[in-house]
Amino acid sequence: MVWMPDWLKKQWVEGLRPVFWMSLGALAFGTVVLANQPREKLSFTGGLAKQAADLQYPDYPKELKDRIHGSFALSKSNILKIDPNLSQEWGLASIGFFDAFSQIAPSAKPQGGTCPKEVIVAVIDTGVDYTHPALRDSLWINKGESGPWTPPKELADKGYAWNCRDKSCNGIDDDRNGYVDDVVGWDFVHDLPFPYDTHGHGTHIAGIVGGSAGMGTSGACPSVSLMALKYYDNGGAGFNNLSNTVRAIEYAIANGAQIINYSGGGADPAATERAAVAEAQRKGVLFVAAAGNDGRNNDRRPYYPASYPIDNLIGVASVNKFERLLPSSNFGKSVHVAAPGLMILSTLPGGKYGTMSGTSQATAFVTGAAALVASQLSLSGAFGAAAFDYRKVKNWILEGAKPMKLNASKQLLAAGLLSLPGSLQAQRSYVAKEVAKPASEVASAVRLAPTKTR
Ligand SMILES: [Ca+2]
Ligand SMILES: [Ca+2]
Repeated sequence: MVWMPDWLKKQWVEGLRPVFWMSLGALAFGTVVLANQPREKLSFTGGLAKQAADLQYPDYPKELKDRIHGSFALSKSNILKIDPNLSQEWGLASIGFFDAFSQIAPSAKPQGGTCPKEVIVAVIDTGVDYTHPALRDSLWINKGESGPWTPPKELADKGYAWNCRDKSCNGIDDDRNGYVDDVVGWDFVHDLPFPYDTHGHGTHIAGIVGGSAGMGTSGACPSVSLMALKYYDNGGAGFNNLSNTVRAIEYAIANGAQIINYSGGGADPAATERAAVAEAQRKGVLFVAAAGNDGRNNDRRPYYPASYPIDNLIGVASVNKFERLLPSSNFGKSVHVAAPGLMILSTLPGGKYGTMSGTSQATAFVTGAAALVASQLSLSGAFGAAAFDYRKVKNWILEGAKPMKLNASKQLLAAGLLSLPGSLQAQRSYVAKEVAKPASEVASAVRLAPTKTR
């Protein structure tokens, strides 16, 4: 059986005309510089950039290149900007996004209303349009593969001649993580460092999680660091999609993601996938996964990875603007929370915007909300792998959820509807309790800076 993400089978898609479709199956990679080759065996004839050129993916835009080169600060997108399209985005209003932002201390908004870059969210999907104006500021930049670089003499002697003077394009695995020139993520379908989205789904998800505010709409955690990991191949067999998923999860864990967003899945569990999610759990990574779009009870017929009994998972159902579960949404006690998922406006490839529906979109809202809530911990100045605690963030998301209007036969959800203000309140209550304890018992990770108003 060909394993296929449910969103691909069932998702209603609008506005995909600009999506750049192409055949991905007939490409030859015989001369690709393999990521796992020892450095001394690297071939510099051609290089990854030239191989990628065969795919006709667009080049990084200037703004992203400037960030990769380390020569340009982030643009000052501002959540207070009034964007006419925002009124079309009912999902943000539904989760209390506009109310929530007024609660966040000014010091948490270093770029004038954006989420801190220290929060890294891996979007494991069909890739991301890294040229999109609302996403190019939101991409994670691998510091180990960015910045100026000069070819050493021994390479020059071997005939290294092409015009690259940056770690992001030198054909070398500078940070030795097993992937050459992986500056914004990785394309696991082609084993190339350009995770461009030729489908549309991943770009849409990325925009909901962390698109820049004021550019057409806004992500729930604007301009957070999005690690673009492309696992899905339009023409790929099930095994490859599963294998790519596992590799992408492992990459996310190894390269510092605190949160993974995964909108795919299927009815069959896989030992390798389960092990990867468990490894994420051991490393403290939160894993937000779609409950699936089959309209069924996951307690009886599980949907993986959302249904693995691993406590770093948040399974997400989808609702409409009347806060009713979509008929297509899976449900069950093993599904934790519901979020907006019908006709959600977000980014599409080619600088476009459009609506898509399903538990995928709902999942992205929960991921963005988790990133926003987690980002509040950065106020302590101690954000990092040790400070991010998926248990706390998950608890705040679930405790802060609000009751749902119940469907008679589909009322089973562990918590309720995603609510950003509710989750921030749960976090504040927790912090207040921690602060009341003797200083010796207060973990540094939960210390909040004094809230000041200007
Ligand atoms: Ca690398
Ligand atoms: Ca490199």
